[in-house]
Amino acid sequence: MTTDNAMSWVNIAVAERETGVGKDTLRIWERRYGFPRPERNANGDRLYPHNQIARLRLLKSLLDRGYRAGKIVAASDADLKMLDERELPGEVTKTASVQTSNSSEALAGLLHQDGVGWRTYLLQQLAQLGLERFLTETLPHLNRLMGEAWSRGELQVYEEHVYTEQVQNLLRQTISTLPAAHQQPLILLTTVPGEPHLLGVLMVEAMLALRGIRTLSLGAQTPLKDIAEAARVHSVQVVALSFSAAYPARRLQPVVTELRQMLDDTVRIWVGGAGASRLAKDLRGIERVSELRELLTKA
Ligand code: B12
Repeated sequence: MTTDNAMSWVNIAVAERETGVGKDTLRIWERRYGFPRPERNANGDRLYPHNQIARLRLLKSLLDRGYRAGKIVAASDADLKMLDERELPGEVTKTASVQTSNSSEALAGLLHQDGVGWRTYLLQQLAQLGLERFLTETLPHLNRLMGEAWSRGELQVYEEHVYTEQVQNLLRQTISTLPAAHQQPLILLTTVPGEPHLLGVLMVEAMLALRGIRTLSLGAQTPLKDIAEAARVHSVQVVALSFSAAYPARRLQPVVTELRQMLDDTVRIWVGGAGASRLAKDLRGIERVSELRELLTKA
C-alpha cells in the first residue's frame, strides 16, 4: 500500500479510494455527524487532510467489525483507539499459538518482523494447524491485523510488502508440493484490472489444490478479453474472481457484467473476497461465494 504523506490534501475520489468509505457516505457523515470536515478549493470541491483520512480508515475498519456509524463517527479519537485496541490482542492469540503473550509489544513484534521472522512464524503455524486451518484462520487474521496496523500508520509500506512476499512464497511452495490436481471442474482464477491484491487468488488456489481440484491461475489484473480467451482455449467451467475491500464498489457490477457477456453461457462466474460482498446478490449468471470453505461445497 502506498500513502503519500507529502501530498496531505486529497479530493473526495481519492478519499473514497484510500478509505473504502463511499463518496455519498462521506457527504452524509459530514452533514449528519460533523465529520469529516474537508476544506474547499477555489472551485468549491472538498479537500481532505491526511489526518482525517487516517481517522476515516479507522472508522471503516470498525464498521467492518460491526460497529454502527451512529456510535462511532462522532466519537473522540481516544474512544476510537480504545475500541480498536480492544479487539486486536485477542485476534493475535486466536491464531498465534507460537505467540503466548497478548501484550501490545507482542503484537508489534509480530507485525514488524523481517522476512526470516515471518517465514519461521508462518511455517510454524502451517505445521501446527494444517493447510486448511492456516488458510481459513491464520491468514485472514494476519491480513486483517496487517491492514489495520497500516491504516493506523503503524506499519511502513515495505513491512507490508515483506509480509505479502513471505505469504505468497509459502503458498506457492505449498501448492507445488501437493499431488497434481485432476478433479473437475477446471477453475480459472484471477483478479480484474485495478485489483492488485493477489492473496485471495492464492488462498483459493491452495484450498482447491488441497482437494485435488484443477485450477488455471492467471495471477492478478488480467484484461477481460484475456480472461475470456483463456477460458475458451482451456475449456474452463468456472471463472473465479477475487475482489478485496479496496476495489471500488461502483466498478464491481459493470466489470462482472461485461465479463459475463464475453464468456460462453455455460461458464460459471464465482466472485469472492471482501469487496464482492457489495455486489447485488441476484445478478444473473454471477455467483457470490463469501467463504473459502463454501467454495469446496460448490466445486
Ligand atoms: C497485502 C495488501 C496489499 C498489497 C497487495 C500485494 C499483493 N500482491 O497482493 C499492496 C501493498 C499492493 C496493497 C495495495 C493497496 N491496498 Co491493500 N491490503 C493488503 C492486505 C494486508 C492483505 C491483502 C489481500 O490480498 N487481501 C484480500 C483477501 C485475502 O482478503 P479478503 O478480501 O478478505 O478475502 C477473503 C475471503 O473472502 C476469501 N476470498 C478472497 N477472494 C476470493 C475469491 C473467491 C472466488 C472465494 C470463494 C473466496 C475469496 O479469501 C479471503 C479469506 O480471508 C489487506 C488487508 C485485508 N484485510 O485484506 C489490505 C487492504 C485490502 N488494502 C487496502 C488498501 C486501501 C490498499 C490501497 C488502495 C492502498 C493505497 N492507498 O495505495 C492499495 C490498492 C491500490 C489499488 N490499485 O487498488 C485496504 C482496503 C480498505 C478499504 N475498505 O478500501 C485493506 C483492507 C487494508 C486496510 N486498510 O484495512 N495492499
